[in-house]
Amino acid sequence: MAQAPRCIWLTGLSGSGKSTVANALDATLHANGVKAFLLDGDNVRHGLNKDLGMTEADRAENIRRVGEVAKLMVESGLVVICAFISPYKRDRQMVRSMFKPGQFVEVYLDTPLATCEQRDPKGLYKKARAGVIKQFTGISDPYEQPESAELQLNTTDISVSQSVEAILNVL
Ligand code: GGZ
Repeated sequence: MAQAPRCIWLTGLSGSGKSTVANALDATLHANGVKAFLLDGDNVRHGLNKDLGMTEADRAENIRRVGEVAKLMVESGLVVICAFISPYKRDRQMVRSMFKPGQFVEVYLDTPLATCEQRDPKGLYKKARAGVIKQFTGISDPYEQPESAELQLNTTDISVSQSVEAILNVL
């Protein structure tokens, strides 16, 4: 499977399936001999971006730094998969503009809030509803829906491998 270097950007609510689909896509690419690298909100925020919180300005800085890192990696020949809530249109647009046309593939996981909240794998929605976590996307903080993503996937009723296949089809 030959794949040109590019950035595959997964956006969506917490619990929408970003990390799960991103990990499966990463594994599939590696299994097919494609050099890929995964940047995930959950891990990047423990290292590179551990100084950032969840304000609008900090989320913007989170996305900007990740975009710059992804750009360097794409320039080095990798397929870079980024899984970030990235709730603001302006920030997603800013990252897109860092890449050449066709090098940035936006995948919107539009799994409904109700499904994400039902999954609640880390109990974060429960804490957000209780007011323990402030500024929680979808509950007490906005998520601006993408209007021109290259792909839109609702993971409620499709398997992880179906999501991976759909992404590979647009590459
Ligand atoms: C949203 C939060 C919050 C708040 C902690 N709002 O699904 P997760 O748990 O495992 O990953 C989410 C991660 C959000 O990091 P991102 O870098 O993707 O966010 S952004 O793109 O908006 O900068 C979530 C958890 O951290 N988390 N607090 N308040 N998600």
